[in-house]
Amino acid sequence: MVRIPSSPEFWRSPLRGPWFTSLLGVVLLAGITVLFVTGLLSYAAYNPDLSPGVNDKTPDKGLLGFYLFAWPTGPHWLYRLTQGVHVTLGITLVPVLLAKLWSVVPKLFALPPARSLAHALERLSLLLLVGGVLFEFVTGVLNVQLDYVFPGSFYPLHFYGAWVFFAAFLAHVLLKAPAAVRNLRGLRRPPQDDVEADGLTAPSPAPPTVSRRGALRLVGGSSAALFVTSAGRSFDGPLRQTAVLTPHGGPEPGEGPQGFQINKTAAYVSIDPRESSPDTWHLTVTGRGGTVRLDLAGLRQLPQHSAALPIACVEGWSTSDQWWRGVRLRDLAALVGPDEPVDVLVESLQRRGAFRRAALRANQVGDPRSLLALDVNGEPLSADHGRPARIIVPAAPGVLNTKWVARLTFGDL
Ligand SMILES: Nc1nc2c(c(=O)[nH]1)N[C@H]1C(S)=C(S)[C@@H](COP(=O)(O)O)O[C@H]1N2
Ligand SMILES: [Mo]
Repeated sequence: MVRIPSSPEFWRSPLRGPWFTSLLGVVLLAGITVLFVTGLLSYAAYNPDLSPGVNDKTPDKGLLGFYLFAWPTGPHWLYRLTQGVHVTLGITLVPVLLAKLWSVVPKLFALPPARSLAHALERLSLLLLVGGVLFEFVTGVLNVQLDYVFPGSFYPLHFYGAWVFFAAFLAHVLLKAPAAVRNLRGLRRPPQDDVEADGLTAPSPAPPTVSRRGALRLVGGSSAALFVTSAGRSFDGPLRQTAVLTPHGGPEPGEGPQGFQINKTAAYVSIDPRESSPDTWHLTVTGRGGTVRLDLAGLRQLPQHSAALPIACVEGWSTSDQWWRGVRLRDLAALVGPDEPVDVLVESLQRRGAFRRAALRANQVGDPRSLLALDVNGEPLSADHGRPARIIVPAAPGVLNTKWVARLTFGDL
């Protein structure tokens, strides 16, 4: 008997078979659909169609931006939820994905490479499917682990990769759904798979070392373990301590009113302490009606408002609601222009780096909870949380909450 990977006899695990593969496939169908939708939502949440070149990391997206819409400002935890689900679910699905790929690996080596044109096309789409899913999971996990090893930016890689993968995924689901439904009819009682040539069932299986149920428990248990060690990244306080697999980008959050996660520290992005000093700092606000310069004392004389809002990063971590206090963006807009809500370009003191400026849409500027915050949890902002002033907007990704703000330009972007 020839024992090379292209011969069916090479693959001897009695676990492989249509039922096992179909069950994992159905879990991935549901999970990956949620990943795709929450991923597209995350892209929309960046306001990529506002002020081209400011927020958008994929300016050549063309038709792929067909669905973009004005990201709402409520509920205020919206992005915390969608992105928390995206990242935590993605991590949780890793064992299911690996088991699924393991279950179909004999097909990768099957010969002849193509029996017909249709078969050739199917195998080509499988290449995009498997390549695409591995690419998306690897880039996603590396990014949330803060291992920025990619050539260029993560965003275009993960965005275009998602579309290539999803097209292949859709074709695969349409081709395989009828068989999967047939295979799963006897879901409660794993049936003996037909040993006919399904390409999965081992024709000469080795004795089992684990039951199918046991194998599924192993996969489910691994997923559960990843979930409970990841989900805490969406909270602060004691729950945060359970997220043992989550890297802490900046310094440890520490204790006290400002003890919530810091993404980039002032030192890391080279904020000049003299420029950000509350004594010398000033804000330039420009609108259709002219330009106003305000120092910190001037800002504190304007009406102060509070809002309880989280920071929710694209990398899947978020904080609980913090109490921010400062000046409403719409009040600042009114200082320099007509009253109707307009967009704003926010620029920080930071000289270099992708997140030194951000564009906010009129609906975000107009929300009474959108602040240029001076205080958080009863204290003036610490240097690393954006002293002396930062943006905080409900439901928006953390990246739009610009720290160390220097200039606001209101107008149609
Ligand atoms: N100027 C500036 N603002 C910034 C950033 C930055 O790198 N530079 N990072 C953004 C990102 S990606 C996030 S998630 C939040 C994090 O805010 P925090 O460090 O106070 O938690 O700040 C945002 N504001
Ligand atoms: Mo972020």
